[in-house]
Amino acid sequence: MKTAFVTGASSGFGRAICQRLVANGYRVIGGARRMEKLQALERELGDNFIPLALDVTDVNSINAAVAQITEAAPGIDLLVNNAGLALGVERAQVSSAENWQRMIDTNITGLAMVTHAVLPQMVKADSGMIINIGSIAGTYPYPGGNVYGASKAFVRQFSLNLRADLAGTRVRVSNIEPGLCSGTDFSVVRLNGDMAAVDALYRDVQAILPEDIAATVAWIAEQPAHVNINTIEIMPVAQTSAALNVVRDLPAC
Ligand code: NDP
Ligand code: 8X3
Repeated sequence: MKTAFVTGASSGFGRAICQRLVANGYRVIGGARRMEKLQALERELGDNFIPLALDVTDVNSINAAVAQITEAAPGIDLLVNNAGLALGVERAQVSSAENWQRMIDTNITGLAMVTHAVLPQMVKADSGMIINIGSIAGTYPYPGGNVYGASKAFVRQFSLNLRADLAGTRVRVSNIEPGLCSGTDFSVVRLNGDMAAVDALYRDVQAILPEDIAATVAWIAEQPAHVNINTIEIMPVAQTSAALNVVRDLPAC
């Protein structure tokens, strides 16, 4: 039986990815801070889902989690680096330094340190797969995207650089870059619980769903061992990239 380690398993994509992987025959270890949500998922999924307290911004928590997994399973076949968050939609010049720090700690440092803790055992086994959850925000800039988008650009480049370092091994790395997705806590967190703003964001739009991302993870994971999916960008049909912005009333220099 293959073992998967999914970070950010307590809601949204992570939860759907755990459900899909368990259905596909994996033993899944799901990490997050909200243990009660993970325990509810354990009740739903049974023995093949193992909840694990994990704060990816705390290196001791990461090391303890990986040690616990290594004790419970022979090795991690699949790491899904999904834990992440956006905080705020304000323009850079008026945004909160604390929010910037938390996004950097979670989306960049957290993802890198989880990878750092898991990678040696995959290289030793000369097998394994890492699927990172980036975002279209890492490619397409938009007002208010500032540090969030930049953190997801890190995820893209880090994924490609890992591939470069892993040349000569059979360890695979992929980056999934989703666009607008409903049915997760992402926008509730980003908009600080302003449910009217959350509802407005998804109004009259058929967004992609966590199940679509889970299906993408499952598809990547079932590719033959000689195939590496580098990057997948996935958007709702209703979302496209906008034209470059031109400000027409700016006084001449
Ligand atoms: P959710 O808010 O539903 O899920 C985020 C998950 O990350 C939660 O399980 C949360 O668990 C976990 N998490 C946050 N901080 C930490 C931490 N410090 N340590 C451990 N776990 C943490 O949002 P989504 O499912 O939508 O987001 C999942 C990923 O997908 C993120 O990386 C996000 O950037 C990305 N994404 C989302 C898109 C969308 O439109 N929804 C589009 C593109 C990318 P807990 O709070 O219990 O710790
Ligand atoms: C989140 C996707 O479109 O909200 O990563 O920026 S979007």
